[in-house]
Amino acid sequence: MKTRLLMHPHGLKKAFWLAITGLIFLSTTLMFTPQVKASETTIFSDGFESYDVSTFPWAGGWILEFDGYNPSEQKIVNTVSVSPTKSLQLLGWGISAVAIKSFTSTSNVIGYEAYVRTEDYAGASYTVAYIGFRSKRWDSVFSNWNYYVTFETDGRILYRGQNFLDSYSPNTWYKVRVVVDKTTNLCNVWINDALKGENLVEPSYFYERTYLALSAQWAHVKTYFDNVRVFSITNDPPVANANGPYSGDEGSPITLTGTDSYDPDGTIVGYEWDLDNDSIYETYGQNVQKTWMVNGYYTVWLKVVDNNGAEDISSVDVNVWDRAPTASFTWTPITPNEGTAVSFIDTSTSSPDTIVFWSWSFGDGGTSTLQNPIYIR
Ligand SMILES: [Ca+2]
Ligand SMILES: [Ca+2]
Ligand SMILES: [Ca+2]
Ligand SMILES: [Ca+2]
Repeated sequence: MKTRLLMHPHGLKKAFWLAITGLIFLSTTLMFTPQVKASETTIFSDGFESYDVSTFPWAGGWILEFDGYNPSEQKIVNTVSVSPTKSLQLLGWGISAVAIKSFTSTSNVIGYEAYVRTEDYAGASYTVAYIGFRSKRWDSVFSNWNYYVTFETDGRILYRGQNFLDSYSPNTWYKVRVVVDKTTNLCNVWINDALKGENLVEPSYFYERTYLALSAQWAHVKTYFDNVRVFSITNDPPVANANGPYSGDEGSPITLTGTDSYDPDGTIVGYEWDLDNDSIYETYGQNVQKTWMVNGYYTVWLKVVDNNGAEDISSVDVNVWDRAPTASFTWTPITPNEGTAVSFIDTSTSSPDTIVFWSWSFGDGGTSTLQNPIYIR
């Protein structure tokens, strides 16, 4: 990993480029490949197996924030479950039932997973179930649901009550997974491990205090939650390797290979080269070619981007050799008589340089520095 920011003299151009880089970084962050989990760390998980049936799971750090129908209905049950015997039942009626649990994480990428199941919602007239992050408790000024998924009475699963994700049936478990990028306030949502929402916007997230919240709204419908988990995702940055050092003739293409670059926990999705050392990565491709017309030492840069948008850069020197001219000449007349002027004609070649100096030696001590001398002997 290298840094180059101090090297570039054209501040204005760099500022412009940094702005462009910001845009590119945003767009690569948006690409945020969901299938690759990078390194996932569980912050807390709860299968509700450790609690007594008919109790609220206070012992696990859950808080019953709203009582719903009756506190006694917000409880561990063993009638339905994903893992192995128990789940958490919530029942809203008149007011919603809300269970919350706090967590902290400094990761930029966090997520939650839970299995959600509703009773038959026939006749209900409101959102049945909520699950999502909450930035504050309801009793706080900034209380707010964020990155939440709802199960509606009409059989739709929605993000933020707006984006359609999937349809659902009552009395069936659905696995909800939401992964949030805190740097962009965007999230991806999976239902039963199928990606259903990508780069969905959360406009109003507050990070200073965070809860996972489970809720049965006041739809008179029992809702069950099981195998609840909050996790963070850390992404190891890629390692750029521009290989080399390289050398070759001026005027001939030199191939640069980025193939030894790697990402320890994912894949590299972008290779960008700055072949003229101006901080602008103008050439794309794992392996690229460039022809230098003037011999000398050059520095080139490779930037790689991984599947989670992280970057690394690497520089390498290119030694471009001068290509020597090839000397040749003809003369006329071909078989001159003694005392006759002979014209020597330079037929030397040089590429890409031009020939700037000639030195003739005629074998009898005579010399010339003309390109096409005439000599008499
Ligand atoms: Ca369970
Ligand atoms: Ca990575
Ligand atoms: Ca450049
Ligand atoms: Ca040269």
